[in-house]
Amino acid sequence: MDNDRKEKTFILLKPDAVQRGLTGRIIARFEDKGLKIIAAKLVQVTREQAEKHYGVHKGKRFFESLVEFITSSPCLALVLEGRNAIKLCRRIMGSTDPMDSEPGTIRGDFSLDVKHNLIHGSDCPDSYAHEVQVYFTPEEILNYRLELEGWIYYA
Ligand code: DAT
Ligand code: MG
Repeated sequence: MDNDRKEKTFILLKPDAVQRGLTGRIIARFEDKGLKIIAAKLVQVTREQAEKHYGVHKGKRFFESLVEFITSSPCLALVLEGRNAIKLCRRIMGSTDPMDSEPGTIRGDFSLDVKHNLIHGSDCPDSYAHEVQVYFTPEEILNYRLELEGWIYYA
């Protein structure tokens, strides 16, 4: 069943999240929900990485400004794992334009501009597969069990 799938998602806390000192509060929301951090790295994103990551948006009006923004200052790259993690993280993040994001979501609570929307999260398993290899080597993604897992999942 879709809801029971244990999956991984790629999350990037953008330069505004790092500069504004929001990384801890954002990560806490995912941890509070029961997601597990399996990789984490502070990165100065290169133009090459940014263009690869956001390749699907190449040619769009905002592409250049997005690449410029994401490379302007360090980002915090994460891989999170948990039940239905891709869809779940997108819900916790809120919709792309913070003016439409629900209060209670990360973007809804902490941002108000579509460019400065704090966070990226994979939108499907294929996007995850593409994005994760832009930022992490396979050895940097760890496989371990949280002692509390049995209290979060029935499995
Ligand atoms: P999301 O980040 O929710 O997956 P997306 O993939 O459609 O959204 O766009 C990637 C990023 O590009 C988004 O987080 C912010 C920027 N962006 C999207 N639409 C934009 C717009 N209309 N104007 C400026 N920036 C935009
Ligand atoms: Mg996207």
